[in-house]
Amino acid sequence: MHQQFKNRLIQLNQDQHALLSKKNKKILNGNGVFDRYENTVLTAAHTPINWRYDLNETTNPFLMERFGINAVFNAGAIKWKDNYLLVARVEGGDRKSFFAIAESANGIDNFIFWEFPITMPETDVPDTNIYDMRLVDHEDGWIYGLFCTERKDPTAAPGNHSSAIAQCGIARTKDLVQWERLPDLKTPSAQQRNVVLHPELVDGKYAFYTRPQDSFIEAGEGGGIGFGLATDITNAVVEKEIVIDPRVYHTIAEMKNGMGPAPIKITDGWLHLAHGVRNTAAGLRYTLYMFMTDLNEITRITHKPAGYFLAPEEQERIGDVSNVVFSNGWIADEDGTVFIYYASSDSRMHVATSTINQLLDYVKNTPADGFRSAESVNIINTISNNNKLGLKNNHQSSTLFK
Ligand code: M1P
Repeated sequence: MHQQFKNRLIQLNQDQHALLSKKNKKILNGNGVFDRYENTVLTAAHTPINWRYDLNETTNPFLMERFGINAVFNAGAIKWKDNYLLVARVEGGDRKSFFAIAESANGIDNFIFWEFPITMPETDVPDTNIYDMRLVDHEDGWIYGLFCTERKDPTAAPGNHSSAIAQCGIARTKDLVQWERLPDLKTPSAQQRNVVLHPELVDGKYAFYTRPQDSFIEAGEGGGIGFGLATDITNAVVEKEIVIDPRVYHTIAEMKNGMGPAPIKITDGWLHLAHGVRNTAAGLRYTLYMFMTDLNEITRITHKPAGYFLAPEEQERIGDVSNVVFSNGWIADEDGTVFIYYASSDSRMHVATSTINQLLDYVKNTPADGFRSAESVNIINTISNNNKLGLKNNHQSSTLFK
């Protein structure tokens, strides 16, 4: 081995080892709802060197990268054999995405990719691009991965190379290594993205959160987060979709919205994390929001705080698609800790932690949207007046603000 090749190989390995063994630290003094962390949890640089480089000096004397990775983002998440697994959307330099699993013992750092990416079987119509998997540990005993599969629109005019059909791909597994691909979900909507499987059967049927709005977006009307039932998961057909969380004028989800990960069941209901999109002069802005639905009547929203739960901050604002946060994975531990995995600007993965109690308090006690500026002022006045009263009656108040 030539010295130059050897040195470069040593350097590559050392740099990656330093990155993969870096400890993550909670950023103190957050907003009381969740805590961010100093470091990203997954980036393109976390992908194995032996995926990207031919390490044979004879065939790759300059030790060049042979398969560049552009970004690692929008990861599904699941707790598996006591470890925290992210099924990441890995996007190559060729723009195609695929899925790969990274594992960590504590959920906040040292995520290491499994040896190979997931080999996802295809249907009769090959996928051009697959992305954004939602993992669901379903009560039927399977782990399902629902994801977006995109193919070129066969009706696109000649020369139109950007028109695509997006549908929901469905695969299931028992071990996260071997996947069985099922037929794509059929719904009344021409396009589907952000489809999520509810972890329990509803009236003996498979329940899907859908997005029956892609065909409406250009028309600027209708749509939102939808819901529908299918009898058979091996040939899933949703005959009827209803909108359970519509997009609304002058909110963070004015333009579009989509479900995030599968909901978390708690005694009070189902906790949901979703993304809302609004337009700005600088382009679309994606933020995360939360709501809770009734435990039994699962399409009924019982609590929905106004505005966003988490929005892009600092370096999160910049990336391939700037001003975006997106989450399709969270893990609730038995002790009540919740790991919220989110991507920033379609480029890399972060973690934030909270607890079921904090999230429940957040959804129940954060005021709902008043839909008008005057209502926002009313809310502030109520909080301030209550504080004034509370402080008057509180002996410690005089020392608090000194
Ligand atoms: O670029 C932001 C996001 O755009 C799409 O999400 P949605 O369909 O909700 O607009 C997806 O391509 C998603 O992967 C991406 O992060």
